[in-house]
Amino acid sequence: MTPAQLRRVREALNSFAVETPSWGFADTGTRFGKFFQDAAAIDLGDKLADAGHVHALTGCCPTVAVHVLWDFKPGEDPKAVARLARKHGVKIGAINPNLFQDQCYKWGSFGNNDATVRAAALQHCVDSVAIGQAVGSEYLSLWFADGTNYPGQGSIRERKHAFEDSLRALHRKLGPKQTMLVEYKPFEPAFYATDIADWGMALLLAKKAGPRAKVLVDTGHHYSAQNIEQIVAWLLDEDMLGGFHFNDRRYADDDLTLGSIDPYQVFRIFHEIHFFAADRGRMPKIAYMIDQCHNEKPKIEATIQTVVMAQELYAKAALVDHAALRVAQAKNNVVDAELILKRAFFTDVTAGLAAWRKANQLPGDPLLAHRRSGYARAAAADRRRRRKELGLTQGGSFA
Ligand SMILES: [Mn+2]
Repeated sequence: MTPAQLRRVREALNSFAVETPSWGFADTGTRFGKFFQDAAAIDLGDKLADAGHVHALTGCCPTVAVHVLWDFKPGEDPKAVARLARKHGVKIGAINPNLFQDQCYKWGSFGNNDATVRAAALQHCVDSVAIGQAVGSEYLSLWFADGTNYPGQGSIRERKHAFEDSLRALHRKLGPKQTMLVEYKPFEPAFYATDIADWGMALLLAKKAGPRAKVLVDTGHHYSAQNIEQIVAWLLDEDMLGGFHFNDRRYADDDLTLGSIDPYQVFRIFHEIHFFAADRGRMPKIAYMIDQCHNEKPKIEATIQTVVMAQELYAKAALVDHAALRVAQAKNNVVDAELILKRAFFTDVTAGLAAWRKANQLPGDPLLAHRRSGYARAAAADRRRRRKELGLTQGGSFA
């Protein structure tokens, strides 16, 4: 790497943080089965300890996303949770309400045709806003499982109106420093018409909700052929890109490790962000978050692998020669334009990552450092013993 490239990588990594999900450290599974891990987190204290360990090794994950239903006990003081996070060297990040698990949501939450259920869903979100304010979280992250399974089952337009009303009402409750992220997903659990099925629907709903509502792009929530970087470029241009949920997919919402199937796609997404920043003269504010649950991989290892991959691809995308790219584009020099991207993608940024880690007093290889730390073995022994004491059968959510 040239000194100029090393500098660009350093600058890029200095401005890049990824939020880990609390649910990524606990036992989760598919609807077919779960395979438990002794080292899986039992409670929020374990999850925050694991997240703190990942941040200590990577220097890149200062915040942890939480799920209100899974992580907060009723009546618990959210400030105590914020203190617990601080103890482990992290802060509470995005607050995720849970609008899909309770029996009342059989026919939907914000899209339900029963006004009392819609009101309950809204109240849960308003409570989540209050939790966010208490813990100093900037983001309320909304994903809805709402939709219908059969043609004719519900009025698509009425459900849309119900979403517009509830999102607008929720936006009014946001504090001045809070942003509401609206996530979309084409299908599952609804298999006919998901109420917020794509980025266009999320964009319209966010715009109608108010100025502090933005779109959240979950990379796994797209059909196979969709051009995600184009969606990202459009949302950036509209100042409507709020954040990401990172994961990779081969077929549907597979929860695979970021970049495990198509690292070049992640690179192209990051390229659109760097290119936008170069044109605008400022880096847009984006909440980068991981949304992955690993059923087979050790959870902390998978999280570190994801973070390191995200840093590597973000650094590679920072190496695209924007001036040369603009010239190639102006001349319609298609081959050169494409090669400019390819050259950056195939640049070995190992030296840049190593230099950044050294400058930040971080281990050169976070995964190796984790394996050598003995953390997983100690966590497994401790959590196995506590499960026995508590009489817990291993469980967790189905995220
Ligand atoms: Mn997601």
